[in-house]
Amino acid sequence: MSEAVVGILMGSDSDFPVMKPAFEVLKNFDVKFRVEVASAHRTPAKVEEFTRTADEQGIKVILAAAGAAAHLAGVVASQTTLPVLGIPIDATSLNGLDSILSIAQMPAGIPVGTLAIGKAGAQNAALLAISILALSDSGLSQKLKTYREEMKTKVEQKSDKLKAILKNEGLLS
Ligand code: RP5
Repeated sequence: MSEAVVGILMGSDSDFPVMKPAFEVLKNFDVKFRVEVASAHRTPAKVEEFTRTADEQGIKVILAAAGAAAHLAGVVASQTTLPVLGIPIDATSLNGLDSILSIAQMPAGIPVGTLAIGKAGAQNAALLAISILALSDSGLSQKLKTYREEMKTKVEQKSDKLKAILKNEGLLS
């Protein structure tokens, strides 16, 4: 059995630049993952095999990233009761609108948690997966709280920086 608790499926390796923030977040939180390129349309048998064995391999949450007619997340969700988070990739001339609608508009009964299009969605998918895992992992829960605190500090620094610029330009006294 692998130690991975997050399973990641990507429709193509061309999705990697958008998905990179998800990998970075998981690494920063020291959350182990298993990743495969598998497509709902091009390699449906591989998607089915990954999904069917995920639970017994210790996977707790599945991230599914795809662009275009993005059926990957829905197809995965149809074959498992593990939580499935879909990341719409902006891969075509429709800039991800095609994929977000394909991922979000699931028929009642088979839910997919749909994130934002692109890198923000990828980052948030990893954070949401960590939130789910943190329900039964107090160490992870603490790390999430620290992450939020650090974010707060960064926003305050941005606020101070903006005020300094405004003062420097004579726009704020
Ligand atoms: C989707 O088609 C993939 O997830 C990717 O976003 C898009 C294009 O794939 P490639 O033609 O680059 O392999 O299934």
